[in-house]
Amino acid sequence: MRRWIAVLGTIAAAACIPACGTEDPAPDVVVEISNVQFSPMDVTTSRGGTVEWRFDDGGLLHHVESPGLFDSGITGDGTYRHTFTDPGVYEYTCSVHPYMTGIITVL
Ligand SMILES: [Cu+2]
Repeated sequence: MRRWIAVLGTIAAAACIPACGTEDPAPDVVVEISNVQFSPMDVTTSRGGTVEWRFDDGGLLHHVESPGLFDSGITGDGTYRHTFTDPGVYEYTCSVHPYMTGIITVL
């Protein structure tokens, strides 16, 4: 009995690696935020795709926002991710710099 518990514990630990590990799975698309722009500005992913924005502009505050859909909050570092479950064309901006715009196309 004790041996079975040990085996089940091992299986549970193995199953946990993809779901509960400290390493997040790689995003499908990465958008760099630097030089006061989204790069690339226009990206495409598939349904269920995860986009990761990387705030990498020397601490300058930026924002990834598509009202009602996703919102990173205003920040100067770190990353923000959003998973797109529905196909469509999603435009977003930075509220701090309204001329910063980007488009996510979800197929
Ligand atoms: Cu900005």
